[in-house]
Amino acid sequence: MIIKHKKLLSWVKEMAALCKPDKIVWIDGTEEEKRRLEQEAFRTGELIELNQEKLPGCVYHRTSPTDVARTEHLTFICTKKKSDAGPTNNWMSPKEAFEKGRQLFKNSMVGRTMYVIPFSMGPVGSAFSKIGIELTDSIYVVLNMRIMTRIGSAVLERLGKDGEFTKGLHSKADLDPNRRLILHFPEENTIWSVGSGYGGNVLLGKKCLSLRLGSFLGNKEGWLAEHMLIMGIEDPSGYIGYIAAAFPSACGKTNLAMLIPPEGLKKKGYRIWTVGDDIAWMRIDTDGQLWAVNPEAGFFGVAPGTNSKTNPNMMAAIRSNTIYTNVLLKMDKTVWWEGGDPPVPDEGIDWQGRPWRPGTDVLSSHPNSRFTVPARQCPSITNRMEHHHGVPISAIIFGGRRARLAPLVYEAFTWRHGVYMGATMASERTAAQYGKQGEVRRDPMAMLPFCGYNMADYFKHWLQMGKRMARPPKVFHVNWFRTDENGDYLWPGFGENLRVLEWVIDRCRAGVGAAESPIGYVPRVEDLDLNGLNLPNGTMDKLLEINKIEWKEELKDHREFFKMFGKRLPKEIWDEYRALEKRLA
Ligand code: GTP
Ligand code: SPV
Ligand code: MN
Repeated sequence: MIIKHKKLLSWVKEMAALCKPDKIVWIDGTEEEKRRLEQEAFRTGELIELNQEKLPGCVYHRTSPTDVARTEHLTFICTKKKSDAGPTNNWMSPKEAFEKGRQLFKNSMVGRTMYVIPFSMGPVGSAFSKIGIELTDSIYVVLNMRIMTRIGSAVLERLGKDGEFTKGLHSKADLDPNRRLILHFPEENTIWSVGSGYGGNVLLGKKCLSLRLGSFLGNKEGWLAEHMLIMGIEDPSGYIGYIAAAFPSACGKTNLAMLIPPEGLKKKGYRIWTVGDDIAWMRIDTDGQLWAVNPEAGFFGVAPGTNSKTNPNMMAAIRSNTIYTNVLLKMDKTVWWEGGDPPVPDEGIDWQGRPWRPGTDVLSSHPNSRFTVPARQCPSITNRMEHHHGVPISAIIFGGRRARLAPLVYEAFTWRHGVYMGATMASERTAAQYGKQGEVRRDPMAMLPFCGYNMADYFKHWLQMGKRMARPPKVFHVNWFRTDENGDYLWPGFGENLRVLEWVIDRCRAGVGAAESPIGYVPRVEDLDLNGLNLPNGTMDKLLEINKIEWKEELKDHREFFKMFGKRLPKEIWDEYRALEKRLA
C-alpha cells in the first residue's frame, strides 16, 4: 500500500515512536486479511474459534474481569477552557491530558503490532461521513471495527493526499484500571484511549468519535449527533414513518429498532425497517425537514435477555460472522447467556474462564456481555443503509427506565417543550457503565456520558434546531419499565411496544386522539390498539397514570439539576420549567 497523505504518515510515525510497536500493519479490509488476523488471535488466545458448523464465521473473546463496561469516571473532555466541557463532563486541560497520556502510552506496544485502521463513519464518500484513523495494538479491536464501521483501502483512497481525519490512538497497555484514560480533544480532532479493551472505550468510531467529537462538531456546524436508534414503521397503506429514539445504555434501543410486530398489527399490515440501533446523525435538509443517517455499519448489542421471543431478528442476525464477548462458552463451542434461548446448558466456561454449572448465584455471562454483528445480517435492515441523505424523521422519542412516575407514553406540546422533556430525562443505572446499579440519575437525551461540550450549550443548540426547521418532528416520551407493587413490569414490552409506536405515528399524521394532561398529551386507553394483549384489568390505567404529587417532587429535582448550569442555561428551559410548575399546581 502506498500512502500519499504526508500528515497521516508523519502522525503514525510519531505515535509509533511513542508506543514502540515491533511492527506497523496497515489494515486494507480484505477477507484474506481478516482470516490472517483471526488465525493469529487464535494462536495467542486473544480469540477462541467457535463451532464453525453451528456458528460459521463466529469467534469468542473474554475481556479482563476489571474491564467490562465503559468507565465514565476515567473519560475526559479536554478543551482549553473548562467551561466548554461543562459541569456534566470530567475535564482535563489538553496539556495535562497529553502529558498523562504520553506517560501511559510510552513503550505500551513493545513486543506488539500497531495496526493502522482507516475507517469511515457513514458510507465511504458521502459528504456527511467522517473519516478516522485508529491506531491500536488489539486484533479484537481491528475485527470489531471491521464490523462496526467501513474500513480499509477505500477509506484511504477517499482521504487522498490531504483529507481531514480524526486521529485515534488506542493501546491496551497493561489493562490496569488505575492506568486507564479515555481522552477526547475536540479542538484537536483527537482521541487517546489507553488501558482498556472494552467496546465503548476502544472502538473509537463509536461513542468517542460519533458522539463526543460528533456532538461538538454538530454544535459548530448546525447538526445533531445523538445516542438514538432509527427505525421505519411501515403502516398498512405502505407509508413509512421514521422515528429516532434516545434511551440510555441498556434501556432497549437495539430491541426496539428491530422489533417484530405482534400478530394483530402484522395482520393489519405493519412492518418494521431497522436503520440504526445506537447512533443518529441528523441534519436539516433543503426541505426544512430533519433527516437522519446511522453512521455505523454494525450492532454492538447486549446479549443477556436476547432470545427468539424478545428479539428474533437479532437471533437470526447473530448466527454467523459475529464476535461474542463475555458470554458463556458451551462445551460444543457455541454460546449462551442469561435470558438466552432454552435449554439452560448443563455446563460451560463462564465469562471469566471458570467452569460453570446452572443453579448457583454465579452468572454465566457478564450483564454487559455483547455481540458484534454486521447490520446487513439483520432481516429487518432497511435498504436505505447506503443512502447518503438517510431517512426523514417524523418523531423523536425519549425514554428511560423509570419504575414509577413516567407513564407509558406522552407527547410534548411543542418542540420547545420536547427539548425540556429530553433535558429532564432520567433513568436507573444499568450494567453498561460502572457505578451503583438501579440508582436514578438525570441523563438528558441519553447523552450524559456522550455530550462532548457544555450541556447548557447543547440544550440551546436543540432549541435552535427547532427554530430552523419548517416542520420539526413531534417529540414523545416513553417508559417500558414501570412496575407494580411487586416490582414486576406492568407493560410486556419488546414487540408489543409497536402498539405505542402506532399511536405515535398516527399522532404525527394527526389522526388519533389523546387527552391533555399537565405533562403533555397522553393517549386514552381507547386510543391504543390493545387487541390480543389481554392485560389484567386496571393495568392500562396504572401505565397511563400521572401522579401530580410525585411529579411535583420530580420538579424539585429538575430544578436542582438545571441549577448546576448557572447563567449558561437557556432562558427557554426555565420558561418551560415554570410552565410545567403552573400546569401541575
Ligand atoms: P446500549 O447498546 O447499551 O446502548 O443498549 P440499548 O439501549 O440498545 O439496549 P438493548 O436493546 O440492548 O436492551 C437492554 C436490555 O433491556 C436487554 O436485556 C433487553 O432484554 C431489555 N429490554 C429491551 N427492551 C425491553 C422492553 O421493551 N421491556 C423490557 N422489560 N425489557 C427490555
Ligand atoms: C452503550 O453503553 O451505550 C453502548 C455500548 O452502546 S458501548 O459501545 O460500550 O458504549
Ligand atoms: Mn449505546
